[in-house]
Amino acid sequence: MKGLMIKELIESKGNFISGQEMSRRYNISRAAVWKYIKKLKEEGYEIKSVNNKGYCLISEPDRLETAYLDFKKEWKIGRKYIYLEEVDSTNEYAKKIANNRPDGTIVLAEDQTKGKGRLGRSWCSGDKEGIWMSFILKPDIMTSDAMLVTQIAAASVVKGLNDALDCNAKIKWPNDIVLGNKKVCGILTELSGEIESLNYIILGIGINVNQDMETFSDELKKKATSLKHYLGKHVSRKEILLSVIENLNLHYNDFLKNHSLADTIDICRNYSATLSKEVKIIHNGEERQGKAIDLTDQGGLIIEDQEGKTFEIISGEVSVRGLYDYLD
Ligand code: BTX
Repeated sequence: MKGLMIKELIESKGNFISGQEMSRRYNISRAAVWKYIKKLKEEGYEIKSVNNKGYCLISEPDRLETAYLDFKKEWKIGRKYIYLEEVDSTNEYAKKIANNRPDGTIVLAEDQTKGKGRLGRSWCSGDKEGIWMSFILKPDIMTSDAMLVTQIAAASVVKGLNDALDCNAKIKWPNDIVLGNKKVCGILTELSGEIESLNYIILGIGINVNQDMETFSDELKKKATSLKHYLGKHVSRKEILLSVIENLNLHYNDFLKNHSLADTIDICRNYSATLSKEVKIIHNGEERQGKAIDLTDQGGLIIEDQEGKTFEIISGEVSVRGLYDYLD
């Protein structure tokens, strides 16, 4: 009920809707309408009430509850939108419900109490400071190709941020988005399936939007940044969310329909913070060094070692020497 009311108020923003009409439409008493309006005001919606005219929405709080109202009809990703005030981790939540939800379901939380990074690391994700979301994806692909989704996500976030804010965001291969030399976004791709058949992918994306640097621990201050800190102004989370999801729809559909990663990999190349840099790779406990020279058509990183021999890595920890060697 509250959701329907918010939708109606947003759609007629600046105009009055009569309480009587609402009570008739929703089949509830006038007192119940007033109670819902009171609740919305407590949540930060600025609503003007005038006798005989009704209720008029003046401004919305910085919440992502109703962001789906601006999703485009043709978007496959976002056709189901689950909004939570607080959760341990959106990836964990998405995993629990994935079997019964369609491809393209989004789980978004304002606050995560146990946000996860890769390899058991944690992801700092405070209340309404960023965008913390997971996508349930069920593409008809081999399980071995599931990690390609990380490259689709990296391309979509970097393009989404640069389209919306022109902020020179770059990709530190394979799963971080950086501004300057600090991390502004992390991507965590998890999957469930057998070798032959993929059950589902949970694609987790965390974007730091409006944190002040004091929010981060001393340790994190050296590695992390937010869009607000980097640009020196408050940033609309909704605008970023829409821009990233628009790009994700574009590149995910291209992948599903045309089995093509060409545009995705072009974006990954063009916005790479890793290519043409000296890198150190830790893979299966082994450390190797070289220069990152290109990406393969499947998103693998091609390295040239000191002897001029090239080799490819498809996963692992990569640190870019001098620039991001302190980032994990
Ligand atoms: P990662 O393992 O590459 O990065 C984790 C590391 O990044 C941490 O060890 C820490 O040093 C640093 N870090 C932690 N929090 C932040 C932050 N807010 N900004 C910048 N650096 C940070 C990256 O893992 C994948 C992160 C995915 C997060 C999303 S949020 C929605 C979804 N749900 C969930 O639990 N995880 C994903």
